[in-house]
Amino acid sequence: MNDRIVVGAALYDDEGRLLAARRSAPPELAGGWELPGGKVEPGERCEDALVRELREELGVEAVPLERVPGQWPLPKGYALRVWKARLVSGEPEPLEDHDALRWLTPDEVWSVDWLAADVPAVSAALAVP
Ligand code: 9L3
Ligand code: MG
Repeated sequence: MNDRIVVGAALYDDEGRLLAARRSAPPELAGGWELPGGKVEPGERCEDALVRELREELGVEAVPLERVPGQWPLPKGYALRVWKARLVSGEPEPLEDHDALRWLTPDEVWSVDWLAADVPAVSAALAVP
């Protein structure tokens, strides 16, 4: 079912800025920016995986909102699916797999070096009102 799915969050703050996270691992992805998230575990719902990943990686509580239409291929047969998400509590911190976070204004969204799969995913997220 949700086999080989990676979920990512298009997490916005109250000012409409989008959160970008810079990966610190693995070495081949380090320095690339992504929508935070990770692999869905066996039997887990995608939205539950997203909540869990944001808790683990950023130390925040968030709620998934609408799914961003589409999915984007990743290495090893994985696919990236994205949900818009709202922060409920906490201030994001790079606790796991990231070494920097940035809240990007609409003008700044393309100023970071997104991972390949995240480029179309971010475009699609921006197209969701
Ligand atoms: N990945 C790409 N873009 C993203 C995310 C959350 C993940 N927005 C890729 C990086 C890894 C794989 O998916 O190759 C698994 O991600 P993780 O579980 O290491 O975060
Ligand atoms: Mg992750």
